[in-house]
Amino acid sequence: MPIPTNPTPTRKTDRYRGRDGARTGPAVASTGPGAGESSLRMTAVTPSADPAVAVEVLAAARSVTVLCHIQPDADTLGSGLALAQVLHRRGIPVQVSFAEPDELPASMRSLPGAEHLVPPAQVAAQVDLLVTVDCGSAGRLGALADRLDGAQTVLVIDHHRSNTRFGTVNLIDDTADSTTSVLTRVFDAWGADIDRDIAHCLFAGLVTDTGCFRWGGAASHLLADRLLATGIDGAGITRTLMDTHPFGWLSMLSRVLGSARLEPAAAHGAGLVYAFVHSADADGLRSEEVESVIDVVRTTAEADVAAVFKQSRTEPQRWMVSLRSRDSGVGTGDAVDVARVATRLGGGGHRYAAGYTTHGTSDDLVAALLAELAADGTN
Ligand SMILES: [Mn+2]
Repeated sequence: MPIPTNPTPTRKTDRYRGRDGARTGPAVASTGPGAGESSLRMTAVTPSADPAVAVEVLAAARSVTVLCHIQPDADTLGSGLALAQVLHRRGIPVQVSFAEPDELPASMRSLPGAEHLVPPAQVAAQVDLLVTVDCGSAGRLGALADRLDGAQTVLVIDHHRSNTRFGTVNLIDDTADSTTSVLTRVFDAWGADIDRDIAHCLFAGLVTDTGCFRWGGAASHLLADRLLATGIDGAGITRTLMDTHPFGWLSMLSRVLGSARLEPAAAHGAGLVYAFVHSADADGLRSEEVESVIDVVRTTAEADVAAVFKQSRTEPQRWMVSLRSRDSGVGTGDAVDVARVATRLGGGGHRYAAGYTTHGTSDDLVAALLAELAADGTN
């Protein structure tokens, strides 16, 4: 993934600015180094983009491919399926896909618009417009990254601060809590009707990326109010996405959490808590169960940084690592920037939530992370 575009750590208070109007306008959209990479892309590089520019590109498209990131969550899928429905209603042919895994995660099967999903092999090689949603870098597309070269125009819609701006048009708002929030602005600029089905998809991304509104700013609560007013079952959507696990999850948690370790001196005294999810631990369970572990581990009071190492089911030496951080006290804004740490380890993400993929033995993985946390902030 990504390179942080802002070398100065953003204070937590900055994250909330803009949501309630302290910053005017929908921040940030620009083209970047990735924009001119493909000789096949005919569209001129736009110096800046706002929702209106995204609308222009969308409205002009004859066919659209929407790509979600690998191991999709409800923000990328909710965004992809909401956009597909809007395009479909306007008579623009659209397909939505993600490279892996093979199947739609079970918790997301009730998202409206899933009829627009196609398997990766069916994603057209050439397309008028390719839109990526919630992808901080081209690498997040996995095997479907090759479709970037067959697209006349690439529109990147995202909210990751570490976004590499790999599109021809980049609508990146890193003050937004979710990509579905950014997309809502596009829909409003386009005059699209946000009905129950669209609202369901948008809410799915919003509730997931705000941790059930635990870290959602004022703008997210306002958006939730608007989406709930369409009549969607917010509690039901939340329960399906975030609060439903099979019984086997409990014994998995028991094994994994029982082996968690605390390193109080890590990250210059901020402390690190970590746990390993070996593939055998997750046998028969879904990715949703594995992804939930970090939300328990990160509650540890003695550590401001949390990590969960998740072993690949197909390659035992390959590990996906989730990182979380938090401020040591309210208003201190002193959290370790885990996006920066993850970027140095080959991944990326947000200041408070990031990840990377790595290879090695468990001892190697912990040593590499501890070394990076020790180095962070010293150079
Ligand atoms: Mn997101």
